[in-house]
Amino acid sequence: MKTLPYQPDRSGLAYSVGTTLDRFIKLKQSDFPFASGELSQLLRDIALAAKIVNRETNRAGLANIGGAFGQTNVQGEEQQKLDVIANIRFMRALSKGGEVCAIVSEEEDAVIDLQNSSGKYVVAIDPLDGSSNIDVNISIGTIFSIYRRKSPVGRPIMEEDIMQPGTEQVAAGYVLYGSSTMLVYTTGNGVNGFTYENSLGEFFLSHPGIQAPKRGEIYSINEGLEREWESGVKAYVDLCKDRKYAARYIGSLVADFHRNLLKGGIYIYPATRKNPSGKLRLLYEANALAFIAEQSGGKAIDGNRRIMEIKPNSLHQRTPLLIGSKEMVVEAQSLITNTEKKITEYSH
Ligand code: AHM
Ligand code: MG
Repeated sequence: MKTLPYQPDRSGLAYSVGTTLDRFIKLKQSDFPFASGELSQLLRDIALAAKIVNRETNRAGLANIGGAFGQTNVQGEEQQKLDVIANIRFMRALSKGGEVCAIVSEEEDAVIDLQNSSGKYVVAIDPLDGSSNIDVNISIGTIFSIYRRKSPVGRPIMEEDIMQPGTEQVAAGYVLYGSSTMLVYTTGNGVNGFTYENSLGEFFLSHPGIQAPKRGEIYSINEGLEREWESGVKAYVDLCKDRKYAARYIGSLVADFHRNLLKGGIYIYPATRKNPSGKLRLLYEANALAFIAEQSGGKAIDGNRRIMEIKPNSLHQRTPLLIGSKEMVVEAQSLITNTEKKITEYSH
């Protein structure tokens, strides 16, 4: 007799590699005994928009939609055409479904209030991250966080619905438009990855129960900024070099994070002299990946604080980010803390 491989998850459900995302979401709905299916529908909406963005990404070179749009976004960065398209696609998908009351997007300066007071969820999203890589055919990604609103349903949205720490996320994930397209997400019960099968137009479970290696031999950081780093970060990168770890950095957060999640490694975007809060955004970049990292056994900090415990005080707030294999992040954290301590002792 032949048996099919299956992988029971932490909730005891059995599902096999090859299960469609739709079916998987349906199976997992029992993880939320009081949920009425809206979160599941919301995840499906995101997957549908991801399929559309995947299509646009694949034909970007042909359709002349790569390259700059001639506008800048709220952070003064040049918007790429695909950024704009991805933003429109995700906005549409999220507003049509009816589950969402508000959206925070990297491409929008203010909160998008959908005027849907019955929506239970708030979504923070970077529709297309690493977009400077589009024109040169390098992997890019979508990053999303889902929160349950704090104010009562049926009332206008409040600031407390938006400014929630990462610990309040009910789901988070990313889509990697790479050599194959993958959707990886968590609802707080482990991490699962799905690979897109173009000809069938479906995501299939390919990476069930992802576990990040406790340590690895890859470090990912923009070394061109070395002179801008604080000494603790430099000390840690020197340690990586002493150990002959491989430097791997393509400047596309989702791709760098995903590789390290599967192979073991650390990604660092530190505070720099010019940008003391780093570059990446807490609400729609760092928090989602931190949730995925922790759910797979990894860790995410800003140097000393746990990313998910940072209480946001502005929409586009930036944060330094050290994320990946747990033991590597802990080691980096202790070098950063000790070096800072030594400097303080010395200067007194
Ligand atoms: P973006 O949101 O404008 O695309 O910027 C975020 C990207 C990340 O994907 C990547 O890790 C980082 O910026 C690279 O920055 P740098 O070029 O400074 O190394
Ligand atoms: Mg981004």
